[in-house]
Amino acid sequence: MGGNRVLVTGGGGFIGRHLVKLLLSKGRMVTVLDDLSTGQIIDGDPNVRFIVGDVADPVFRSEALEDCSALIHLAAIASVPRCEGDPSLSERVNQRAAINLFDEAAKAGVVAMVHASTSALYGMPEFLPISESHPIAPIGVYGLDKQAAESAIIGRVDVGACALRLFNVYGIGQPIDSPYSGVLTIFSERLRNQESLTVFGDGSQTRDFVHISDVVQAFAMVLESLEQEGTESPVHAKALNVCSGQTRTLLETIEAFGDVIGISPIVRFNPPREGDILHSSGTSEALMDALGWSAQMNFTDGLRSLVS
Ligand code: NAD
Ligand code: UD2
Repeated sequence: MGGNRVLVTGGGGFIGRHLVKLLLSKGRMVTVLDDLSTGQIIDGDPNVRFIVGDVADPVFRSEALEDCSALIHLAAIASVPRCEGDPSLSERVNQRAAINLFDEAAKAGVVAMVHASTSALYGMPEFLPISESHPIAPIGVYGLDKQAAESAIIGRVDVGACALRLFNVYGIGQPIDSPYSGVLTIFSERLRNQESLTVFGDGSQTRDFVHISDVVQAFAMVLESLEQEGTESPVHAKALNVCSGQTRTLLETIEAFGDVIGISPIVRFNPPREGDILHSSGTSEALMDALGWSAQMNFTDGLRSLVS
């Protein structure tokens, strides 16, 4: 392993903040590059160098890469509707900035890099559970730009590199004030305020909800393997699912929330969202086989942590 400093782009965001905390607990020094468009600053920790700047700007990328031996790239326009509404912004941040960053990181001496990819690359599932051999067929701008970034990282031959295809990540710290927050965050907040829940469709849609604590463990394990084994790592040049394999319908999640809180939530049904995928469920056997990772958080405990 080379140095001790990790660059986490998007480290002020939902996943980033949890990940930075985990890396610090492992004794790592962390540089964060984040433009605070949806994230928040981390201050007061001498082991965190927080740079407020745009990852699409080469000057900020160069400054952020100083002294870093490893990279975790999370910075992105993570909202699908925002990408659809502004495709050139999505292309600039989610695609071009990522591809340039990977090249510049390798030139700057980074020995390991991990990229936050997405289950959105699979598009409408052809079979379930979705494994990495499922066809790639992203539906919109967000998925297409993420696909281009993913191809760039898993095509690297010079440094250890891996992409993690995240399914529906949930947990505390996801912004609650955005109309594009994850459904479990929205539900928990509305229940806390004793408000009714809105279900788009009949609630029979399924999602593979994976808890943030499991997600950040996956990033840390993959990074360590790439740092130790480089291009010989079993995860090098791979794009791997990060999911729980424990799929729930929306109605089941509402029932589980009700059990945890001890109430019967009031549910209103609206028409399905345009383009909504009906069923999503993944398998993370590949990451299990490579590094022994599997999701540990029990769903009810995960919901309890959300509402507590
Ligand atoms: P988030 O919006 O909370 O975090 C993204 C961070 O990137 C924010 O702090 C934001 O301020 C920053 N950022 C955005 N544009 C930037 C720019 N131009 N320059 C610098 N910083 C910028 O989202 P998240 O849920 O933490 O997602 C992190 C990553 O994981 C993203 O790449 C997202 O696409 C991916 N992902 C998330 C999920 C999920 O369920 N949350 C699922 C699949 C993939
Ligand atoms: C998630 C990601 C998205 C992309 C996609 C890949 C989030 C926030 N979004 O979208 O970035 O990676 O997966 O497939 O993680 N719903 C309701 N009521 C609400 C809110 C949502 O019924 O108040 C429904 C929604 O219509 C959908 C399901 O809940 O059927 C999950 O919605 P989501 O926005 O949490 O996540 P998803 O899977 O659409």
